[in-house]
Amino acid sequence: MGNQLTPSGTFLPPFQTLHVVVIGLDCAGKTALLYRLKLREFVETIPTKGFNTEKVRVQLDGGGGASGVPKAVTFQVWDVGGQDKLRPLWRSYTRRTDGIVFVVDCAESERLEEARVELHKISRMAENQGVPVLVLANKQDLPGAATAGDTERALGLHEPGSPVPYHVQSSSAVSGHGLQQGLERLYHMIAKRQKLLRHQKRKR
Ligand SMILES: Nc1nc2c(ncn2[C@@H]2O[C@H](COP(=O)(O)OP(=O)(O)OP(=O)(O)O)[C@@H](O)[C@H]2O)c(=O)[nH]1
Ligand SMILES: [Mg+2]
Repeated sequence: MGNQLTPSGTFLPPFQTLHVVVIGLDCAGKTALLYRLKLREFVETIPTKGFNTEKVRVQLDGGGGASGVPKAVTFQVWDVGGQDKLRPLWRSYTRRTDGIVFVVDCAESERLEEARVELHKISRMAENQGVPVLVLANKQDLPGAATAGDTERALGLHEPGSPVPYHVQSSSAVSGHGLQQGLERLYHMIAKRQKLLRHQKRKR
């Protein structure tokens, strides 16, 4: 799912650390996902008042071969609190970020509309134009969770003229499902954008 699919021919130097900001409504599972990635286990969390940040290394499928894709990539991940009163701070974290991860609690379908409004606000800001967005359709381990497809529709991402490249990935912080695949897709979207930006700079 998503609107930017082709990773071929796009890669970044293996030593480059990519900055990624994780946002989304309170209780979506941002902090649980961050520590699932870092510690490879599900940890109990408390609501985030400020932010957490961790460096994580993600293996890339098919990396290290003739494709030019590195074997692994390092992300500096910033997890920011999602409570209503903290959301105005998101903007200062997303400014100059390489990518955005937007986490959705798919077990709370009544909050999908609130998530849609927040995602549109942040992705339509002038400084975020073109910044790739990975949507994690989280809590897939819970019965009745909205699927990645339902989430994509509910967030209005499929609408024509979406200002950002995006990919919707189902995930669970409990099982760890979807995280590696999601971040791999984010890496390729970021690499593609950076290649395009380098190209535009050379033409000036
Ligand atoms: N079943 C299930 N529960 C999850 C999952 N991810 C997070 N949770 C639970 O959801 C609750 C909120 O998780 P957090 O990671 O603290 O949520 P958050 O998005 O960081 O919330 P804020 O810091 O307030 O913005 C916790 O009770 C987690 O244990 C998941 O994938 N599946
Ligand atoms: Mg948190």
